[in-house]
Amino acid sequence: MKKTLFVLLVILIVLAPISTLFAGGSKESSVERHAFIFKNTGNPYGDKQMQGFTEGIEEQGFEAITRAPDQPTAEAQIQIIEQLITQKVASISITGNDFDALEPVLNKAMEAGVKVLSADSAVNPASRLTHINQADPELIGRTLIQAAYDIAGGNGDIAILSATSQASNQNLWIEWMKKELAENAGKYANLKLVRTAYGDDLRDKSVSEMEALLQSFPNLKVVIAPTTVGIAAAGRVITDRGLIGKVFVTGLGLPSEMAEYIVNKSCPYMFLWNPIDVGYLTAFAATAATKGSITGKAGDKFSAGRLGNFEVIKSEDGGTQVMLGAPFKFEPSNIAEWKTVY
Ligand code: RAM
Repeated sequence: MKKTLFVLLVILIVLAPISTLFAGGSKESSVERHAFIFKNTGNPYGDKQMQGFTEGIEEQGFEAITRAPDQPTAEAQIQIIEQLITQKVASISITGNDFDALEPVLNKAMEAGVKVLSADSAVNPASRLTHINQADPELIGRTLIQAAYDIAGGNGDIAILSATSQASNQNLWIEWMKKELAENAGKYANLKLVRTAYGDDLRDKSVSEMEALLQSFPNLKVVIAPTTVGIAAAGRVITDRGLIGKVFVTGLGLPSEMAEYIVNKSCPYMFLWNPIDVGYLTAFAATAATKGSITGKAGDKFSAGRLGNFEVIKSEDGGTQVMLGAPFKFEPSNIAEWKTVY
């Protein structure tokens, strides 16, 4: 009897690995998978962020999944999140298309054991452990108004060409732009913000919104585009319509896409951070969350490979965040050096 039991046990041990192969799923769970969802496809900035995320995840020996819907909507991101929950990923980092609308599905993910973070465009604090912020929103907003004032020579019509009307990162920056104007009303008395238009981070829509601004406001002097898609579209329209020297654009742009417009002076200068680093930092925050070395509370610390050590801090929306750094100014003297980097 003892011998039969022993033989049975040996057979079971030998067959076990083979049977798990046929059970499926064992291969999936062998390497921890971490997902990053961007706003929409067709945006080189998003591609750079996902490239940095993949680099950071693979450097740690894990598998990266990067996804983006065709359209920059919350609904489209909800479908992707549902799929990722089914695939049992370890973490989801999302550039949110809406601050609040993703809360139910992100809570569902967290209940299923998935660590959820946002990066670049925040989801509300109840939907995330923490947010990876590229730069201080107040500094971005105030700096862009000061730039428009400088470029306009202190007076004239200015307009904002943004991404979608629901994008939480752009909306926060625009709030700070308006605060800068209101708090320094004397200084900005002759600078008139005439409209905020939304190009939805789609190239064609951004071009037509820029054309509509020019049509509606013949005295438009400066357009602030706090989106890499919008600023490139504005540079294109100013250049193609022969408006260089009459209308200017500034804002947040990718050096690789904007070098042409900085050189031809349709964009005297602009700002950004390194989108590859935003993704890379997110990768390390995500794995720190799955390892349990950060819980998302202020004061949590983690190390992020080549970027060094970071701390989770409070954010102005009542949640927490990790701050990458300060925005960088791109201008004629340094654009050649940066245009090949990102
Ligand atoms: C666009 C996106 C992104 C934003 C940059 C500045 O590419 O809207 O979310 O951070 O611009």
